[in-house]
Amino acid sequence: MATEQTFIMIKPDGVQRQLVGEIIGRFERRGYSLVGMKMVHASKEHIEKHYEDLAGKPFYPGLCNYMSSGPVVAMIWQGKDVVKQGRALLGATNPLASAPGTIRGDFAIDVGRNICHGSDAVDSAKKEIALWFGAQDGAISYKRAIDQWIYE
Ligand code: DAT
Ligand code: MG
Repeated sequence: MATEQTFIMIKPDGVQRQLVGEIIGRFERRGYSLVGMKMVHASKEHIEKHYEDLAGKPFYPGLCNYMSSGPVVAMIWQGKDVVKQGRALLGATNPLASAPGTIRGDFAIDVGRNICHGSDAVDSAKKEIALWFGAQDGAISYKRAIDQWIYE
């Protein structure tokens, strides 16, 4: 079975809008495994590191202020093709372009309040999991009885 992992984060607006259960439920119902989770009120420095590739963009300072303004829920999800499928569950970056049925397409309007984050590639997922959970023991390894009904 595939053991690909992705970093999914419920942003401060998602927490404030009480969408934590809704978002976790969507990943669970799809069949993915939750293998790491914590609530963090991240420092601005930590967020700047997370979004370092975007430093220099005009929206970067506002993005870092918003992302460090309140607690987030940081998660590691595991399963077949979960990086790409996680992005599909989230929807397009700008909610106005996100299809209904996606998290952003169902719950968000502005790009600067788009509810959730998902890694965009296997490599960035590894980097982000190490940043948020530490390089050593980020994910919990366990067997699910249901796996035989999700994977053939
Ligand atoms: P994504 O979160 O879909 O991976 P990204 O990595 O390009 O998108 O950008 C990170 C976040 O930055 C995004 O979720 C919301 C914010 N952002 C991106 N483009 C923006 C813009 N044009 N104006 C304001 N915020 C923006
Ligand atoms: Mg991104």
